[in-house]
Amino acid sequence: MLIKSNTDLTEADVTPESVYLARRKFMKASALGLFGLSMASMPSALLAKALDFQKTAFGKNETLTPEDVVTSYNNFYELGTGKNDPVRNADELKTDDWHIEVEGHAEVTGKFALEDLIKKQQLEERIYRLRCVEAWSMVIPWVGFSLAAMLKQFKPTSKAKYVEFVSIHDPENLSGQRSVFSTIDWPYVEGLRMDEAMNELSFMATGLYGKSLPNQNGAPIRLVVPWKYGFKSIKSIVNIRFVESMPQTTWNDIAPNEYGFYANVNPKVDHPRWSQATERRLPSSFFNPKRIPTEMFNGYAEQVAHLYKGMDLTKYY
Ligand SMILES: Nc1nc2c(c(=O)[nH]1)N[C@H]1C(S)=C(S)[C@@H](COP(=O)(O)O)O[C@H]1N2
Ligand SMILES: [Mo]
Repeated sequence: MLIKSNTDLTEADVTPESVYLARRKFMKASALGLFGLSMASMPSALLAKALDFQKTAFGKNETLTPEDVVTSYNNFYELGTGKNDPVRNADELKTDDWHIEVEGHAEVTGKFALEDLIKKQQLEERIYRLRCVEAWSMVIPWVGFSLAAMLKQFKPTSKAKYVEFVSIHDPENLSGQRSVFSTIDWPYVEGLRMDEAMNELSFMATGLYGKSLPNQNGAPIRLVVPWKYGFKSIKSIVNIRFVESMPQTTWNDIAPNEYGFYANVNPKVDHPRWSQATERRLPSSFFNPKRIPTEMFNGYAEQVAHLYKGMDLTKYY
């Protein structure tokens, strides 16, 4: 499924990144200057912006999953259920003039323009492993900022025990939200316990591989929680709610016996239909399957195991 046909190859696949970006810059400049076209006439999805960010030590010794795999093998059911659907349908996601509405138990609530929220943060790069509950994994260089840094500015009150995130709801444009076969009750919802949200690993990504997020990866802003199964890392966020009780989350709602609220990566707790003891590290193929052992908390136990002290993780899966 990772073998691409020629027609699927984009310019980025065959051109070194730096050359590709420089050429793009030139094309953008000439489109604006020489031909007098406005930015508005260009689909924003096609303008991957180079980002200013600081490198960090997170994952510095990891082998990265190639960018074309990260951006063409996706789960984003709003854009279709096939792994290649999100990249093919990426332009259905409209990211212009993005706002996030902050609600619930916090002193500062309201609707905020994304750019104003980002302006307050220092962007950094963190290389994290992403382990999907379907037993494949990747290593992705995200760009963004700590979730805690963002949440603190809203001054959550002592009543805020959980934080709930909601994705874009736009059935007019998102074909996956119109599909009669969809089992999801849209919009996609996820959540974290407050102390999980405030953990240093919880991350808001606005980019990957040094550029703004491609639509298929959850533009313009998505959560990344590296010690939990990938479905917790909700994409294209439009609502953040500070709530008192555990939010009803999308996959837990569909199949509570298969997907829990916590969804911590755990090689010892199998999915009812498959083992979670190992994972397929992408890119892999039939001849080179690259099965590796799955680590407790996806290898982040040192940072997060204390959050679950005394909890029976076979019960709170
Ligand atoms: N809104 C939304 N967020 C989502 C999903 C989705 O279908 N819709 N899929 C999740 C799943 S199952 C995974 S594994 C990751 C995949 O992220 P990636 O495509 O950037 O690798 O996104 C998660 N976030
Ligand atoms: Mo996933």
